[in-house]
Order: sequence, then C-alpha cells, then structure tokens
Amino acid sequence: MLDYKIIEVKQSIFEDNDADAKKLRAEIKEQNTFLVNLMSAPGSGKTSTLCQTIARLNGDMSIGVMEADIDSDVDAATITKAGAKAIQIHTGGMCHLDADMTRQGLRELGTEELDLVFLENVGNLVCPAEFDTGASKNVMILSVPEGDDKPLKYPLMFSVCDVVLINKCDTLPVFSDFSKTLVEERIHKLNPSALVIFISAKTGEGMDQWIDWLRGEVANWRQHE
Ligand SMILES: Nc1nc2c(ncn2[C@@H]2O[C@H](COP(=O)(O)OP(=O)(O)OP(=O)(O)O)[C@@H](O)[C@H]2O)c(=O)[nH]1
Ligand SMILES: [Mg+2]
Repeated sequence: MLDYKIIEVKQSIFEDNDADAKKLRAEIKEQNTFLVNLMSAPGSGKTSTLCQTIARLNGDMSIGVMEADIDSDVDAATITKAGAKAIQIHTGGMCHLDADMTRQGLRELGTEELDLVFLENVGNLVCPAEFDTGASKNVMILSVPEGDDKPLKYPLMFSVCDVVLINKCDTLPVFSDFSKTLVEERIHKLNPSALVIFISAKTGEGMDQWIDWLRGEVANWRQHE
C-alpha cells in the first residue's frame, strides 16, 4: 500500500485560465495555504531542492507537495520519504498544469492543516510558463550544466518567475564557462524584479537565503494579501 495517492487530472474545460487562476488564488487564500509553483527543465533539481527545503522547514511549517509528471511516481515516493505529505499527479500526456488541474490536485492532497504547498510542475521550460496555476508565487530552477544562455532561449519562463534558483553551483568548477554575472544580467533584463539565488541542493549552499525568502513571503502573505 502506497503512502501517497496517484491521481489522473483532466485538462480544464474553462476557456479563461487566467480568470480561473485568479479564482483559485482566492480559494486557497481562504484556506490559508501558500502555494508555490516550481518549474524547471527535467533534472535541474526540483525534487532535490524540495527535499532540502522540507528538511529545513520541518517542525516550523506543515508542507505538502504535488508532484506532476506525465507518468511514474518516483518523485512522490522521494518526497514522502523526506517527510512531507505528497500526491502524484498524472497529466495524461499534458506538459503543464492549468489552474483547474492544480485545483483537482489540491482537493486530493487536502490542504487543511497545510501551511505551504509546492507544485512540482512537469519538467520543461516552455508550456508551464504559459499557464497560471493559481499559485501565489512562481519559482524556477536553472541548473549550471544547462548553460547561462537559457534566459535568451526561454524568455517567457524567466519573465513569469518571482525567484530563479541557480542550482548545482557545486559543479561550477567543471562547467567553468557558466558565468554567474552574465546569467544574472540576462535574467534581470527580462525580469528586473526577479530574485536570483545561487544554490546547491547537494551541498546546501545558498539554502539559507532561499528558506529566508520563503519564510518572509509566507508571513507577508498571511498579513497583507
Ligand atoms: N551535483 C549536483 N547534483 C544535483 C544537485 N541537485 C540535484 N542534483 C542531481 O540531479 C539529478 C536530478 O535531480 P532531481 O532533483 O531529480 O531533478 P528534478 O528537476 O526533480 O527532475 P525531474 O522531476 O525528472 O524533472 C539527480 O541525480 C540529483 O542528485 C546539485 O545541487 N548538485
Ligand atoms: Mg523531480
């Protein structure tokens, strides 16, 4: 018997996803659950970063994770082992989640008693950027081996994010042509207010700054929005 549910979600029948996302944001605000949409290319370190995040926030906040994938449930199993409540969402071949698919996931996860929920979106840098999921904040991960030119190639993804985590910084000595200065310049040209944090989910580098940002945003959202 698995410790987590696996659900199949259907693409929304709503034509206006933006309006539905706005509605969902209000619904989850009522429940006092802060939702973060985490996006990246496959393998950039979403699940690893979430495991580190869960370990650091454990005891302070109750955390849930919705793992979205076209197939498989390996990430939900990893997150459950890390100590958070998880569900695996199968998207039926879709390469993104829209607001109603996110709503279906939240319903199955059960957000009562959860302070913070992460949606690990389907791994790719194109489709997820086009759909507002209803999350309070969008965060993306770019990992060092992918190269510092990705903001030039996938501008929409970098434009819709509140935070860009540059992961796998422990590999910088190997990928020595990756320029931290250049990648930050390219991101800020597209999105001047994006917060860029250099991290390693392997060594823990930069995690304090990421956790501080999360704590601050949750507290601010509870007070003001
Ligand atoms: N060296 C190094 N490896 C990392 C780091 N973060 C993740 N990895 C490795 O990168 C691989 C992919 O990590 P995941 O966390 O599964 O990445 P993901 O984005 O969740 O992958 P998908 O869900 O398949 O899109 C694994 O082998 C991790 O151990 C890091 O900071 N440094
Ligand atoms: Mg993953």
